[in-house]
Amino acid sequence: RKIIVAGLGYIGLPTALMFAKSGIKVVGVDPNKEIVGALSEGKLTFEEQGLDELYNQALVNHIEFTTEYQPGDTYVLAVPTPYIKKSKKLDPNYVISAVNSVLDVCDKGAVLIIESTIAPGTIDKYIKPEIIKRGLLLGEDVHLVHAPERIIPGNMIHELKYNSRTIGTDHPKIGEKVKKIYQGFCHGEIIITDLRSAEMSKVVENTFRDVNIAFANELAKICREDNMDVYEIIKIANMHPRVNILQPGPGVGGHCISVDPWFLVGDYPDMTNLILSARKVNESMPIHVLKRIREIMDEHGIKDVSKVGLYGLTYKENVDDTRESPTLQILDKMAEHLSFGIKVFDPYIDSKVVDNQFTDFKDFLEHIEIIVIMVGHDHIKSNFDLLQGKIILDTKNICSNNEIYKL
Ligand code: SAJ
Repeated sequence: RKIIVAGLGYIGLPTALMFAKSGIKVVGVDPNKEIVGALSEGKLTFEEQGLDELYNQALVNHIEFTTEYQPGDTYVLAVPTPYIKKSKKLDPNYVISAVNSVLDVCDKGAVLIIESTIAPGTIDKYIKPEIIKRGLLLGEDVHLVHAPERIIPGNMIHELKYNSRTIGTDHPKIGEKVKKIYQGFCHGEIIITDLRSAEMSKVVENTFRDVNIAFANELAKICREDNMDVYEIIKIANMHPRVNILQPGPGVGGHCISVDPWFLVGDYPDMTNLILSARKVNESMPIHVLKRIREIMDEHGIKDVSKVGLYGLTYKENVDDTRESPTLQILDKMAEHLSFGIKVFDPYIDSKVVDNQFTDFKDFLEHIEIIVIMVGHDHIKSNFDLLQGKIILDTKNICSNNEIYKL
């Protein structure tokens, strides 16, 4: 058996490596020559805990990387599903194009497993028509499966192995076949359901998390108003056996949690008051942080925003992904008000992404008086001693000292 994994990004690459490690021959396809070149030479294209080791284990078996789709009977598609910021709708073009590339070369009866997160209804609306257009019979010439990924950046390798999974298909026999393939590395429970439920449940999972984080963020604002300790209050509330509130923070970033709820709001505008409000609360957090920065500057008589440094550019701790990150959101907001000069540093980002970005931590510290911890990287946790003498706004609650400002 051979599996062709299309899309070698954050999801496709670790998944391809896992299949290879489990003993299946894998062909990793990506149209990006640089990615394919790097991977063929043994260079990983992003940082993730345990990815190096997995790569070496996968190589022992058989994995190859190429820019060309190849004939075969099993395809896993983990291509990007960007969303269009203006309309808040999913852009299905990468998936459509990957499906067509597969259809050009695949064997009769091939299984196409879509792992990319897609808006509910995408398969009916955009994917099935591509197949029908070619005069192919669904469920006979081609089988469609949606097996949405669930792994969390920062702990992907562990979660690939132990998370439960969903296999969505309208043909239960195919479901069983695909389940066996995933069981090669996945020790979690694997549930088989229909295509539409698989699409919907994935988006629901991320929306649940967004709403829960919004609740925590709203509590943080309420508590700030009357000087209560939101972290203590959440800790106590969570001791109740049926309460599990997430943590407040400077905003919700990443390509998933801050995006997927929009698919529901877009398709069901009259029924999504709660989901929309949650999004708005989370989107307001960068403004809340700016307000806190302003209060602290006033308290210390600091007038110049260039004395402030944002620590962290990524959307969360110990990853190198900056998509929709709260720090980028803050910089955008500041630019709207023509306020420039705030300094930025992230140990995970070497290249220059924004203005006034430093690549040396000590150099960064020398230029600022207020440090705003936007991301709780392990790096800052092990370098607290270097922050002596700085005014600290800790939006991630990673420092316990009383003199530190919180959200
Ligand atoms: N965040 C908070 N408070 C929290 C937890 C997270 O403010 O208590 C923030 C983070 O700092 C970050 C954002 O939310 O900015 C999202 O981070 P995350 O760690 O919650 O999630 P992602 O985006 O890295 O991964 C999510 C996961 N989904 C769920 O947990 C339901 C992951 O399992 C999915 O595979 C992934 O989305 C995806 O690809 O859909």
